[in-house]
Amino acid sequence: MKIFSFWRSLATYRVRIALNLKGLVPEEIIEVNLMKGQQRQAEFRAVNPMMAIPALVDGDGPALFESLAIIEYLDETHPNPPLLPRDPRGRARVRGLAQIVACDSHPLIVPRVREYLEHEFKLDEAARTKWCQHWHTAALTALEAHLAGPATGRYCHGDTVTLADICLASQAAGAKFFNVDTARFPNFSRIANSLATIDAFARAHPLKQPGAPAA
Ligand SMILES: N[C@@H](CCC(=O)N[C@@H](CS)C(=O)NCC(=O)O)C(=O)O
Repeated sequence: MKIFSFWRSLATYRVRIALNLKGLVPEEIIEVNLMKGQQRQAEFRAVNPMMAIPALVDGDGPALFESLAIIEYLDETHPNPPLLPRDPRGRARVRGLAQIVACDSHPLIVPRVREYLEHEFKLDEAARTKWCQHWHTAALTALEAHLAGPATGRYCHGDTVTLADICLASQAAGAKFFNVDTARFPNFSRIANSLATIDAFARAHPLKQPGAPAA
C-alpha cells in the first residue's frame, strides 16, 4: 500500500486516521508538497486528475481517490473495527455528519480555492482568511446542532468511533489552522478533545507528520 500525502492536508489526515484505526501501515508515503504546487505536476495528475490528495494505491490497479471513498474502501476490505454503524439510519447519520465536513465545508477552503480567490478576485490574505473562517463556522454551527441530539454519545454517534469522528477531527485541525474559535461549539469541542486522546488520531495529526512545523 502506498499513500500520496502532505503533512498539512486535512483530507489525508482523515485517511491516516482510518489506516491507524485498522492497523494498516503503508509501505510508502509519497509527499505531494501542496505549498510547492506539486499536486498540479504531470506526474501526480496522472495519479489523480483532480490534482488533490490523498490518493491511495493498494496492490495492482489505479490509485483510489477522495478521502471518504478511500475510507469506505478500507472499511470494506478491513471490516474491524467498523467505521459505520450497522443500522441504515445510523449509517445515514454518520455519513451525513462526515459529508458536512468533507463535502460542504472543506472543499471551500482548499489551496486551489484560496489561490483562485487570490489571483482571479484579488482578495488579500485577510479577506481569504475571513472566507475560510466563514465556511468553517457554517459547518461548525450545523455540526453542533446535530451533535446536540440524543444520538450523540462520547463520540459523534454513540460511544463508538465512526467515520463522522474521523471527519470531525479534521474539522478541528482545520479550525486551528484558520484560527476559528471552537469554544462556542461545546459538543464539537468535547468530542474533538476525546478523539485527540486516542492514539490512532494523535499519531495521524498533521502537526505530527514529517515536514510539519513545530507548532
Ligand atoms: N474531497 C477531497 C478533497 C481533496 C483535497 O482537496 N485535498 C486537498 C488537501 S486537504 C488538496 O490536495 N488540495 C490541492 C489544491 O487545492 O490545489 C477528499 O476528501 O479527498
